[in-house]
Amino acid sequence: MIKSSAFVAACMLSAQLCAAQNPPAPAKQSPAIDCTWLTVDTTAKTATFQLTSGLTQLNGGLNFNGFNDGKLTLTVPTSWTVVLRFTNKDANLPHSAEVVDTTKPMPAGPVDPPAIPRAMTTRLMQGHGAGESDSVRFVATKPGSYLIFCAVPGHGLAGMWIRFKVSPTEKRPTLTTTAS
Ligand SMILES: [Cu+2]
Repeated sequence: MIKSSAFVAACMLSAQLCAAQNPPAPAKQSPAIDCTWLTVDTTAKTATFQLTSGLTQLNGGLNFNGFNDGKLTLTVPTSWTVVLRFTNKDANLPHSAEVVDTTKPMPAGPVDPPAIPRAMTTRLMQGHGAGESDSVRFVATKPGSYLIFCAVPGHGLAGMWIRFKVSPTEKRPTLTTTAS
């Protein structure tokens, strides 16, 4: 727990340093992970992830946290609780989020049920409009590789998805970029 707190503190400090050293710049070519996106509570075994649709203009807004086509991976240990704090920052398009299997072809729209019980936002088909939020809470019961995709018809097929892994060996949640 002490290690966990120290990690969060160091992360926040580096984020502040980062912000201080890098004045706001126009859209960067390569998106970067913001360490404030993932919050880890090792006591409650809960990973809270700020999942933001349309964070940047990348892919016409069809991205999560500025990443598309599986280039971002959220990994959590098996049996941890996952909270997705979903917010749509896209001014133009509605979006939603759902955890689906990687083994199937990319779905064209909502999948019923999600690959893990309750691992989906409301309004899967219609999506949430600009500035709207939804909170999703589920337990990562089944180890495996999944996708978090936008279930608004056509968005997943257009690349609006990231990776989600439930790992029986990892000890703590991580957020990493993925080679495409
Ligand atoms: Cu979408």
